[in-house]
Parts: sequence; structure tokens; C-alpha cells
Amino acid sequence: MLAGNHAGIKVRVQELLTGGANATDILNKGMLTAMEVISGRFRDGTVFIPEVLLSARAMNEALAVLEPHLAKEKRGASGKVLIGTVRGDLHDIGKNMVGTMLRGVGFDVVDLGINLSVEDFVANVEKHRPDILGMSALLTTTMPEMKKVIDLLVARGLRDRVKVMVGGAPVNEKFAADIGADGYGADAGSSVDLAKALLQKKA
Ligand code: B1M
Repeated sequence: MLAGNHAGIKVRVQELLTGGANATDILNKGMLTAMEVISGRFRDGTVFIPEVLLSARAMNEALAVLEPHLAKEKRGASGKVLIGTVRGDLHDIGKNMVGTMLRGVGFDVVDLGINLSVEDFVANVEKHRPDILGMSALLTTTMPEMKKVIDLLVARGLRDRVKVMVGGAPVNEKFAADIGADGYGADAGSSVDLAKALLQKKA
């Protein structure tokens, strides 16, 4: 991951799985730890956007190899989740991890991608009729998009039909409550518990 070797990491992850390693451990102890190192280097100015992009690509490709194994390790929930990153924001690693973990426990996850406009989110809620809408933002400048989506859901009469969860590094519990979301996920693990709880409330 640190070298951004996306082909190599897929082979390495597969080798670890074949050798009996636990998929959740590979994710938490290996890949996420590496992403923290990259984050630190990016902050310190010792690596730049191209290197971070390479590591991000490696992370996303390795996640795809892990996904079926995470799914085998955990099962139990069933509900539909739409997930995406808000307009102006290209960060997708955290969103992808949350999607992967939700699929892993049995949710039907529709990943809408990144840089989604308010209208994109709301049109997809109308189209897919999910139980939960999940929005991710990594920039302080893009967080306000989340409230705009919730406001448009209200204006279109859709807010009562869908639970809204939000997350991303600058987001917190208070912000989630202030914008009228139903919940805040601090990380992928707690977002799974949150989604299960929201699904129960909806039922
Ligand atoms: Co950007 N970037 N970036 N970046 N980038 C941050 C976010 C930043 C904190 C770095 C820094 O300055 N220290 C900073 C934001 C500052 C701020 O707003 N306060 C920043 C900046 C400034 C920028 C640019 C503006 C840089 C520039 O161009 N000058 C630019 C903006 C581009 C844009 O989006 N318009 C930019 C670009 C990029 C890259 C493209 C190079 C790359 C993204 C590649 C990609 O995602 N495909 C990138 C990266 C990788 C980062 C850092 C280094 C790592 C983010 C990451 O993937 N973390 C990041 C520094 C950092 O966060 N420490 C940084 C790992 C990931 C697993 O964690 O995303 O937090 P995270 O997700 C967690 C939780 O937050 C939660 O669960 C996840 C798993 O545990 N979660 C949810 C996330 N979404 C959720 C949704 C949920 C629930 C939980 O429910 C729906």
C-alpha cells in the first residue's frame, strides 16, 4: 500500500487469505494502518497527491479482493443502503470501506460513487427506495452538502421513507444531529452497528 503497488497488493492479500489470515485483520491491522501512515506523510508534506492516489487505488483494489471473505466472516442484516460521496468531494476510500463492511453483513449496497449533486442523491432515493441513505464527506468545505440533501428529501416528501447516516473525517455526532441526520458513523465497524440499528427503527 505504501508503495502504491496495486497489482502486488492484490497478490499479497490473496496469499494471506490462502494462508489462513482473517480478512478483518488484513483490513484493520494491515491496510488501514498503512493508510494512516500515508495520511501522516501527506500531512507532513513528504508525499504528494500522486503518491496518495496510487495508495488509494491499491487500497480500493485490495478491498475488492477482501470483500467476499469479509462477507463470509459476518452475515445477518438485510436492507438496502444507498451510499455516496457528496458534491465537490473525490475521497472514496472510507465510503468504499463502509460499503464493503455493510455488504459483508448482508446489506444490499448501491454505491453511487463520488462528487454527487444534491439532485443525484435525491433522484436515486426516489429510484432505488433504500432503507438507508449514507453520505460521506472528507472536506470541511463539502460537509454542508449533506444538509442540502436532507433538506431536498424533506421538500420532496421523501424524508420519512429513508434513514440518513453520515460520516467522514470532519463529520461528528453533533454535526449529524444539527443537520437532521439519523446517525453518524465514526468508522466502518460502528457504521455497521448504526445501519443495523437504523434498519430496526425503520421496521
Ligand atoms: Co485529501 N484531504 N484532498 N486526498 N486526503 C484529506 C481529507 C485532508 C484531511 C488531508 C490533510 O490536509 N491532512 C484534507 C482535508 C482538510 C479539511 O477539509 N479539513 C484533504 C485535502 C485538503 C485534499 C485536497 C483539497 C488537496 C489538494 O488538492 N490540495 C484534495 C481535494 C480533492 C477533492 O475531493 N475535491 C484532496 C485530494 C485527495 C486525493 C485525491 C489525493 C486522495 C483521495 C483518493 C481517494 O479517496 N480515492 C486524498 C486522500 C487519500 C486523503 C487522506 C490522506 C486520507 C483519506 C482516507 O482515505 N482515509 C486525508 C487525510 C486524513 O483523513 N487523515 C485527506 C482513510 C479512510 C479509511 O478514512 O475516509 O476518514 P476516512 O473514512 C473512515 C471514517 O471517516 C468513516 O469510516 C471510514 C472507515 O473507518 N466514514 C464513514 C467515511 N465515510 C463514511 C460514511 C458513513 C459512515 C462512516 O456513512 C455513510
